[in-house]
This record gives sequence, C-alpha cells and structure tokens, in this order.
Amino acid sequence: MIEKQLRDIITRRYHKKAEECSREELYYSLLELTKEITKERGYNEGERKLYYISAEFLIGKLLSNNLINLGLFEEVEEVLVKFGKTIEEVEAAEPEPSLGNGGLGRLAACFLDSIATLSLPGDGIGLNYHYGLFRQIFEKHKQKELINPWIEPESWLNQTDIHFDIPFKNFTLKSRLYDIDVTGYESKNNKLHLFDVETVDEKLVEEGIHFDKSQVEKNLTLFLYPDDSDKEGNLLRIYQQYFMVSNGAQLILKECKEKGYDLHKLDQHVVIQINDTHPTLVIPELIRLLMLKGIRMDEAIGIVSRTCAYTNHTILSEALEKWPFEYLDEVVPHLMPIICELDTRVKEEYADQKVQIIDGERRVHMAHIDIHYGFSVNGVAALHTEILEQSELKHFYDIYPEKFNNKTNGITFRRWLLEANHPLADYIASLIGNGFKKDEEELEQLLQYRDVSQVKERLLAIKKENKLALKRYLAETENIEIDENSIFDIQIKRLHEYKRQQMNALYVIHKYLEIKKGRVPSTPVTLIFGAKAAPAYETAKDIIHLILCLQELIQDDPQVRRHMNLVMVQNYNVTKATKLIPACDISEQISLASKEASGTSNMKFMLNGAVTLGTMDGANVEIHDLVGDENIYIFGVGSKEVIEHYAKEDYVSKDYYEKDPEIKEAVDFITGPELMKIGDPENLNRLQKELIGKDWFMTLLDLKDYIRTKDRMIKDYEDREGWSEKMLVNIAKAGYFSSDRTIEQYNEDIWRLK
Ligand code: 26M
Repeated sequence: MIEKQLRDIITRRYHKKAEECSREELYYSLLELTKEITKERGYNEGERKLYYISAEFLIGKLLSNNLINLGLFEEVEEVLVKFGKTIEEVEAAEPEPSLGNGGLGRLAACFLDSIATLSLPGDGIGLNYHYGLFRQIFEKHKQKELINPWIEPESWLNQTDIHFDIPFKNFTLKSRLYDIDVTGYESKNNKLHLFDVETVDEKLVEEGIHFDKSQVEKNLTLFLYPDDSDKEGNLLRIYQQYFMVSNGAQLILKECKEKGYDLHKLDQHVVIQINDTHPTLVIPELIRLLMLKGIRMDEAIGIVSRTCAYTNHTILSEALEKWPFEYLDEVVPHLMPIICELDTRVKEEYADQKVQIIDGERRVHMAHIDIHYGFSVNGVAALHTEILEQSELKHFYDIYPEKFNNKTNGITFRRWLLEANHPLADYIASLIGNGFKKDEEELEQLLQYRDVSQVKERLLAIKKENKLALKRYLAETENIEIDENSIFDIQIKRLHEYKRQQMNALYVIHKYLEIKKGRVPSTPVTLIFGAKAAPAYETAKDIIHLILCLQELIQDDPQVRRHMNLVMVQNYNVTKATKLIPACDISEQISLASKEASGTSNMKFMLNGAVTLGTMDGANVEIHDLVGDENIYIFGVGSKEVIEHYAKEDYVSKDYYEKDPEIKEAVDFITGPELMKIGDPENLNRLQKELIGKDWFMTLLDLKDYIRTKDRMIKDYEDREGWSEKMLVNIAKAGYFSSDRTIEQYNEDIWRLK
C-alpha cells in the first residue's frame, strides 16, 4: 500500500526507481506522502476551541514523529529497507526546526501532540522564524553562533492565503499565515499557525547571527530570539510579540465569524492559553479589536478576562518581562490607552505597589496584566506553584486564590519513548501490551517484573544497545570516541548558572585530581554535556569554556581517560536529545533548589531508564515522591533553606572556598597551570572570581554533598541487578509525566473543551 504510493510519488518527482534515490529524494517523497495522508484524516472540531499562543514551539524534526502518530512508521521502515536505506539515513536529510530556546518551547510542542491525541480542538499560534535558535559550533574552546536555517522550498509548512494587516506606529505590515499540521497519535489533527512577513530579507544577516535591527519589515520574523536581550533588541522583541498576538487575535475572531458565534459570548467558544508572558499583549489587543466591533470597553475587558489563562514558567525575576512604557508607546501607541485603563482599574482597587501593572519607574509588568486580566494562573510543578503562591506571587495569591492552580509538566511518550527508544518501547509492549502508548499509567504494570531477573537483564541489554548506538552516532557526526562500557552521566539543558553545569565541572576537576592521586572509580565514567549559552551571557560562556578545556585536558591524558572521559556535544538540540537520552545511566538534574520551575528532561531520562541525580527542585520532587528514596539520588539543601539564604543574604561562597581544602583545590584548579595552558586566562580567571566572590546560585554550598552522592551512585552502579531494578521502577513510574495527563488536567480545570 504505502510502497505503491511512495513509488508513484518518486516516479512522478524524479523519474527513477526508488532504489536509485538519494536520502534527500526519499525524504522529500516521504514528506509529500505524509502530508497527503495527514490531510485525509481531517481535523478536530468542537463548540469550544483552545488557542495555545507561544513565542516558541520547539517541534524538532517531524518525519518519524508523524509516521508514528499516523501508525505508518513500521511499514515505512520496511519499505525503506527494500529501497536500500534506513529510516535514520532518510531522517538525517530533514532539517530540524529549532523554533524554541529550551524547556518552554519543547513543552509547547509536547502539548500540541497531546492535545491532538486527546481529540481536543486546539491550535498553536506562533511565529514563522526563518532562522531557529542559533547553530552552535566550538572554536578555540569557545561557543560560536551561526545562523540556523530550516525552511526549504518544500517543508512541513503549508502556505495559506490568509493575511492580516498589523498596525504599528509608523507603518502597517501585511502578514501571511503558514500552517503545520499537528498529527495526534491515532486521532485527527490540529494546526500550528505560524505567522510571517513577506518582506523579510535573509540577506540582512551580517557576520554570525548579527543583523541590522532597525529595518523591522525586513527582520521581524528573521530570528528566534535567544533568551537574553540587549537594549536595541528589546524593541524588535516587542514588534515580534505584537505581530504574533495581533495576528492570533485576528485569526481567532475570523474563525468565530465563520462559525457565526456571537462575540459577546466569545469566552464560551474560545480559550486562550498564554505561554509565559511573551504573548501577554493579546489581552489589550483583543480588547481593542472587540471595541472596534462595537463592544464597550467595560464589557470587552470582561470577555477577554474570561477567555485568557496564563502559565508561569519561572521565578527568576530577571526573566519576568517588564517593558518600559516608552518602548511600548514607540511600537504600539494604539494599545497604550487600553493598558493605561487596565492599570487605572488596578490602582483604584488595590493600593499594594507590588500588584501594579505600571510601576513607579513607568515599567509595564507583563505578568501582572496576565494575572489581573486572566482567569487562571498556573505554575508547572507542585513546588513551583507553591513558591509562586507563598512567595513570588504571594500578593496576587492573596487577592485571587481561586485563580491559582498547578499543572505539573509532562512530555509526549510518542516522541520520547516510541520514537527515541524503539528497543525499549518494543520490549515494554511485549511485556504489558500496547495500552501504555495511549494510557501511560499502564507502565506501572511493569512493577510485577520487579523481581524477575530475566526482565531486568533485558533492560540492561537494551541500555547497552542504546549506548552503542550513541557511540556510533557521535563517532559519525562529531568524530568523538566514547566507551560503551563506562557509565554515561549526562547533563543536557540550556547553559545557566542556576542549572549549575559549573558544579558538574567542579566534580570533574575533583575526580581528575583523585585519579591523579591513584584513587580511581570502580567503573569508568563518561560525562556528557550539551548546552547552548545565550550569546550575551558572559558567565555561561565562561562555563562552556571551562568544560571544553577540561575535555581537552582529559582527552590528552591517557592515564585519566581510562577512568573518566568528558565530552561536550556541539549544537545540542531536539534531534541530539533523542539520541542521548536513551543511552543515559545517570540523569543530572542539579539546579539550585527553588530555581528550576519544573524541568522536563528529568522526565525524559527516567522514562528511558536513567536514574536521577538531583536536588529537591521542580518536578524532581514529584519524581522522588513516585519512585521513593531507593530509586533516586537526592542531595543538597532544600528550597526553604535556599529561600532563607536569599532573604537573609547570608550565603558567602568565599567561606566555603576557604574552609574546605577539597573545594579550594577544585576551584583553584580552574586557574592552575594545566588549564591556563589550554584555555583563555581571561575567561578562566573571570569564572573563578565569580565562583569565589559571588556564586549567586550557591554552587559551593552543595558541592561536597554532590560529590559524595555521585560517588555513591557510581559505586551502586556496580550492583547490576540492583541498578536494573532502579531502572525498572523509574520506567514504571514515569507514566504520571505523560503530557496526556497534563493536558487532561488543563482541560478539566482550565479549558473545559468538549
Ligand atoms: C527572554 C528574552 C528574550 C528572548 C527570549 C526570552 C526567553 C525565552 C524563553 C526567556 C525564557 C524562556 O524560557 C524559559 C523556560 O524555558 N522555562 C522553562 O520552562 C520549562 C517548561 O515549563 C520548565 O520545565 C523549566 O523548568 C523552565 O526553566
């Protein structure tokens, strides 16, 4: 069936036999076929629809994902073998759409998969960035940023004839909508709507990722912003945000009109989920548009407030958007009367300075708009929501306790188990059937095999197989050699001080020194890092520099290398995550307690049989609750203590450095002769100074406990039977972290679709 369809497409396109096609030709043929079959399934519909607005949808490659969701993966896999290619080879020809920075963007992609899978009518709304998050390469032990194009003449994008006029202060931009079909697993589709500007000019890019920021009509959708912002970039960011939400709001009203809905009852037919504060301007924009349709302001504010819900993803105050009034006025002056009115209403009701929309310095607090003028505020893990309620957003919780709720994050098992780890998925299916693919809590049935040696041995064998696959992949793609018989200890996530890659690096230094003294680990360890640093984030880049210098130091030292290896993969992205995660033994989740809102790689790792080494932070807390003390390695101070240190300002890293010889030795090594020979003294000196003089995220506070706990873990790994039981329990308990469960909860408590 598929074979004939595919052969027909190939003949029409290339006038040759499938067996003679290149991997690119096979990829484009499959792209066409998959898009066709997807269309035939139709779209979810209903009386009430969700619009998930997000500046980021980190969808990653879609071919395998969509084939799995369409139930065609195995068949295509076999057909390709007939054609003399593997699916991996064909997939390598697909460019990755890296339309997100990290967790927030990937969460949005997992959510779209689950929304469709649960047959809920719900579309994504975002921007069609021509270049995804920068491509990272390493040069002289430093990160270099390059453009990351992904759009080709043929892609998953479907061009539509839908256009809107988007008004800015001095000009109006005409948009064009592109759609990507979102396939659910054994269900109908939804859409991801990505808006673009026709006049964008890719030639605007100068060196690396630098470009002329002044010509908005030529650059508005040119780049996804890395998660930092320089002054001039701020305005462009506001242009992007308004462009996204005005298009979104106009699309929503257009669809309502087509369905004949009464706009006075908009909130009965539409719910808008605002993903972090980036789409917040949708609130004043929708009010404005409703007023243009003749609805009075007071009513419009009410309708919009009953339509919009907000998700918070962070408590880091530097990440909470506060736009200077003048910036907004410069870009969207027509929204200012509405924002001022929203502000006035708050000021009339509440005296508390902490809940104002426009503060004393005339900055507009985007999250405050969302909380006052939305009907729901949620955090992304139990601990995170508790911290929002009890400290970060306490003043709002006191006013609106009924708005606050928790929705612990989740991941789609279709991508992170079925696609990423075929051997494990197949083996699980052979034990407990296929039910877990749609009802993930069925994974708990695995617990009945807890004491069955055969099953646990098979889990170890699958892990080994995946480690070998990763070894081959890294050898081929990055020319890196790793030992599949070593423990794979992996930390992959954006580079940020609060995530504490620097603590892991200090462990490496400590271990290096131990090995040099003859104290070698019982099993060799391979530490793997993957992380992009925001281009303007100096300390993050210094940490990458340290890791790359350590990598060279160890690789050139056969005596150490035998026992410990260090590898940092270039350009960590979704594609690499799917290769790395199934091969992992130790999952590094070591953020300073209270700082990681949830984390989602922690869930991906446990699902794939890795054991967590983590702090009591984000969703680690819930993982710990589920698997119990025996099956997770927890270390470090808790969130209460951390929050107290911040309140009392009594953490002095220098004290830890001076009082503990082991800590001092490791920190001093950063600027010792071994590394200074390899690296750049400016970066190494600066990083060391940062750690001793500031260490805002308390690395040195937890370092000792971290080292002890990781060493205990490496020791425990030797007991293969015991370790495999931990793996089994982690897999069995991962069901709770399915994004299907998360989406059911959003729907139950917030969206109320169907
Ligand atoms: C800021 C300024 C300019 C450009 C981009 C940004 C920006 C973009 C993304 C700032 C933050 C962004 O994302 C934050 C994020 O990814 N948060 C993570 O969200 C995940 C999903 O809820 C959580 O699991 C992580 O704990 C949280 O860090």
